Formats: sequence, C-alpha cells, structure tokens
Amino acid sequence: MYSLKGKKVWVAGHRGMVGAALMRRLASEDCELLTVTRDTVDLRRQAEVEGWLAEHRPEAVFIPAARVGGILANDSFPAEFLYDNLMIEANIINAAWQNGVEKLLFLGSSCIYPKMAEQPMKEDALLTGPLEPTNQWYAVAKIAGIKLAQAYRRQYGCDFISAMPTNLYGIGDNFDLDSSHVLPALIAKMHMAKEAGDAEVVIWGTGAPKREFLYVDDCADALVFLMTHYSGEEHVNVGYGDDLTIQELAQKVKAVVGFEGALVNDTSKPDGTPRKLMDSTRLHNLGWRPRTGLDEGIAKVYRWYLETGGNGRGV
Ligand code: GFB
Repeated sequence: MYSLKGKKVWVAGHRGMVGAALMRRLASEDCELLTVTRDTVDLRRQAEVEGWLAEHRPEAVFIPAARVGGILANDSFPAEFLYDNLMIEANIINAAWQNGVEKLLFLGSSCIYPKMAEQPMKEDALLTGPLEPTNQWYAVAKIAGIKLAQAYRRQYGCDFISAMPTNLYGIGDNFDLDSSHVLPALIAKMHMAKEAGDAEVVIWGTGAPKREFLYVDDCADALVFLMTHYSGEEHVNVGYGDDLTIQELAQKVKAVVGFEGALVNDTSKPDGTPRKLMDSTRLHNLGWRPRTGLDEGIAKVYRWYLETGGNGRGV
C-alpha cells in the first residue's frame, strides 16, 4: 500500500533498542535513512523538532523514540515517564503534519490496556478499565500518542498509524538493574552470580505474572510491514503469540547462562500486571508472523551481552 522506495525515512530514536533494530531492517529497503542525535535535537523541545523537520523534510517517519524502562523505573520516575513521552510524540506528530509527512508510525506498548483486560488482549480493550498503577504514567502518554495519530488522521487526513508491541527484548537492550526490563535484568544478574560463584539470584515479585516476549528484530520487521501494508485509525497489536510466567522465564535464562544456584523471590518488589498477552490476530490476518523463538532469542542476547557487556565495553 505504501512504498518506501526512494523515500527519505526518519527513524526518531535510532540509538534505542527498537530504533537500532529498525535501522538494521531498513538497510535492506531502497530508501534514504535520516537520523539525528540528542546533542543536535532534544525531541522534548518543540522548536528544535519543528526546525529539524522543516530542514530535512522526511517523507516517512517511525517514532520508536521514548523514555522507556522496567517496572521499577516506571514506578520511580512518573513525571519523566509522562512528560518526556507526551512531549516527544506531540512534537513529532504535529511537526510531521506541518511538514507534509506522507506516512508516520507511532510506537506504543501493551501497557496501554487495562490491568485486568480480558486475555488475550484485543485492540478494542483500550480504555475499558483502570490501568496498572506502576506504569499508568507511561501508559497514559502512549494512549495520548495513539489518539494524536488518530486526531491528525481524522481532521487533516494524515496517514498516521500506531503499533502496540508486547514486551520486547534483544541486542541493544538495557542491562542496568535499576532501570531495565526483566529479561536483560535476569541475564545480567545470573551472569554476575555465575562469575562470582553466588549461591542465589533474586527474582523480583512472586514470579507468577505472565509476560509475552518478542525479539526486537521481529518487532522491527513488523513495523516496516505495517508501514508498507496498513493504513487505518485503529492501532495494531504486535505480539509473539505465547506467554510464560516470570519464574519460567528465569528457568530458561538460568539454563542459557549456566547459573547453577537457587532462585529466590523478593516479594517486597511489585508484580505489576498479572498477565498481558496480546491478541495479534489483526496483524496475522494482514500476513505477518514472528520468526524468533524465545529460547533462540535469549541465547542471541546472551551472546551479545558476553561480547559487549551490554554497554560496548565487554564483560
Ligand atoms: O519487565 P518488567 O520490568 O516490566 O517486569 P512490566 C516484568 C515482571 O518481571 C514483573 C518481574 O513482575 C517484575 O516484578 N521481575 C523479576 C523483574 N525480576 C526482575 C528484575 O530483576 N527486573 C525487572 N525489571 N523485573 C513494563 C512497564 O512492565 O513493561 C513499561 O513498566 C512497559 O511501562 C514495559 O510497558 C513493556 O512488564 O511489568
């Protein structure tokens, strides 16, 4: 439906895990990739975003740029998770309209759905109930982003769409234990415990919550697929199709890393949403499927972690 061939394509947030995966995926499309670093344009500053878009005039825009983090970071920095994400998406979407961007894809998150949403969660579960308190700030910002894309489509006829990925993981992830998501945290914790010969590793919460994990390069492939095959007001779920408990995930990571000690639960830490499995039927019906299984994905990330230390310096 929309061809990227010969187009100027801006990946806003190209250094993040999803942005970097999009850059890898788009390298095989016949398009010109535009990027800008934070030193040049702070996406939270309207004048900087407007000036950059007016000068560089991208034809297509992906917005993986966001302040992101795991359950503790979301719960600890509500102001930044709400303000930064609202500003980033509002600045880019409005400036994209002003500058005649042909197609824009906004990226949200599965936490936009109510805490107790029926499982698997369909797109129409949005705004049907209260949000999970630990990440309500981030969720409200992402819901506003969906609504912005819809509003510019309705009022100005802009071809702006939204994709809602499930929990993502992959190379380029954040391994900092205070701000990371669970999968990279477990890799880092178990690796360090193995190296130190520790007897146990702490798992936050009860280990009972269930999560669905999608490998980031599969997500990037789905985003390019939606950019080129989907045009509509409704956001589209981007999931893997299966979930598992945090305890089961910890066992998988333990096996890949080769940690032989015990797993201990710290129930003073929050569990968050009990379950958030996406219903990705809409995306599947459009013709897209994920490729990377969870075991294969964890092994890839651990290899990358060993090579880079998760920060480019080596372990
Ligand atoms: O990945 P995670 O931080 O985010 O946590 P959410 C998922 C589950 O893993 C929670 C547990 O039940 C955590 O308590 N967990 C166990 C751990 N050990 C650890 C650990 O060492 N580190 C971390 N981080 N978790 C986020 C939202 O929710 O998901 C964001 O806060 C966003 O807004 C993102 O939506 C995708 O899945 O709970």
